[in-house]
Amino acid sequence: MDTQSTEKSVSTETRALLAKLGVADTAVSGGTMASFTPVTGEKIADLPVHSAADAGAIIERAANAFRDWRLVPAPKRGELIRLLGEELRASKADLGRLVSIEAGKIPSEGLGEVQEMIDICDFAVGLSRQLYGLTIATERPGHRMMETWHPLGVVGVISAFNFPVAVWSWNTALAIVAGNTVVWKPSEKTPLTALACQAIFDRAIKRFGDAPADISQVLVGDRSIGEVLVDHPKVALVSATGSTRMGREVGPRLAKRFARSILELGGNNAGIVCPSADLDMALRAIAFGAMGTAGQRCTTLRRLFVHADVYDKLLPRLKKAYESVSVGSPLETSALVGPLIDKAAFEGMQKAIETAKAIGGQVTGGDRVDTGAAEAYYVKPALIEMPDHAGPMLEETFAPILYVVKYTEFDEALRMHNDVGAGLSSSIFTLNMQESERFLAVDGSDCGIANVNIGTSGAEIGGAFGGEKETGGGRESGSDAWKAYMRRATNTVNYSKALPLAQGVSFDI
Ligand code: UN1
Repeated sequence: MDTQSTEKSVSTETRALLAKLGVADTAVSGGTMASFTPVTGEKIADLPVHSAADAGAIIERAANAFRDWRLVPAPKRGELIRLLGEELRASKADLGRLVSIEAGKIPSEGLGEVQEMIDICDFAVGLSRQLYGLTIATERPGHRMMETWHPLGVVGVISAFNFPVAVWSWNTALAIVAGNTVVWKPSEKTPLTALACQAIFDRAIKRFGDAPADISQVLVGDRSIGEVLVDHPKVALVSATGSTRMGREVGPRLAKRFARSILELGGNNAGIVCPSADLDMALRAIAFGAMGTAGQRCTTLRRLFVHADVYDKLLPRLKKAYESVSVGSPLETSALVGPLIDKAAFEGMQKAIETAKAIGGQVTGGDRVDTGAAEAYYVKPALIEMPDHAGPMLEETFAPILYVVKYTEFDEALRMHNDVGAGLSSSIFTLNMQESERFLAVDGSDCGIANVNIGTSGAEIGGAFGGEKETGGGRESGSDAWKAYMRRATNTVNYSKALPLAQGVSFDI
């Protein structure tokens, strides 16, 4: 491959896309923060960064904007998100392509991510007329008790490279209809897509007409800027997506100032393949779940427990899929697996493979694929047959490694399934109702997402997204996740002429 001309063309294409999406050239050139594409490893921008003082000023502006925005009726706030959905539809192809350039996703996954943004906008528009509170039966005559949901304030969003745009939209669409304002600190690995989202949002604001300025803003910079967001007293809630290590730092800092948090951290997601499983279906689900997005989704399938009765039927087919999967540039080929985000991800993967080998793991794949670009890291996904549920299998490695263990007893498979720190996504392949119901029951999967006959990844926005244990416990996206972006007031109204006290207390003065 002629890397020189490919590199030049990626850089040129990126600039053209950014201009088309509405990002000013001054926002992506002449600065101190270099941005790279994992597709070729080439530098594609030099972004000017915000200082800590800039970040503080941006948060103050968001706090001012909140004072007005909270007073706009919720269905009208929904209108802004409806316009955002329209703008995203208009920009879908360009933004999807920019996601492929900046995060290395294959085209259908880049576009699919933008589709998730459109879907959450639709969801939030409906929600803007459904921010319901309960009316509660009161024990006192002539009284009414009810709940009112109010906006919270400034919502901080911290997002990771692997879903560089969708995670912002899950949080922002809900936060905005809930009456909050948003300050977003995207991953340093994917600032360009964030600036593109801001430009798209600004177009929706312009069409909306009379929204206060600064209801959604982006912070460009490194970790120190994220820390300003986490520690600022005017930020009411921080929704942070990333590693468990990051969550361990962010969580206590927020707790210290009694701010709210939504933590969406690591996953070490597993599947169980039972004797009755439809193996064709399981094979496709496993291949997509484990190799899709080059193993870089929070929901990626990382561990697989296969019953001894079907092990020898499934494994040869799985190995064949691993050996034949296409790996290559998401911009120039129709490969199913694109690059790892950077060298550190590649090294982390190699280390995990070596450690697994040392304790008896049998490895298929895992080698680097040479595309001619020295600083781009493409790998064959690795399938590792493990003698036990042990070693690196117990930790999340953010790369395409699937560990497989044979089981004979269902309870033993369940025990291994739950025996890790993270608790994000899980799945079972079975046609046996007792097994599938048990998997979903209180003593089944301990994850926030538990699926039957469908893989661990690719969740729809309509459900609440998040997980338990070291995954952090937060929920984003659908169902009633919106409640985390609002504060609940319990209101008791006395419309009688007496003052009956609760709990039978008498206090006559
Ligand atoms: C993530 O990897 O951060 O379930 C989110 C999925 C996607 C979201 C993943 N809808 O794979």
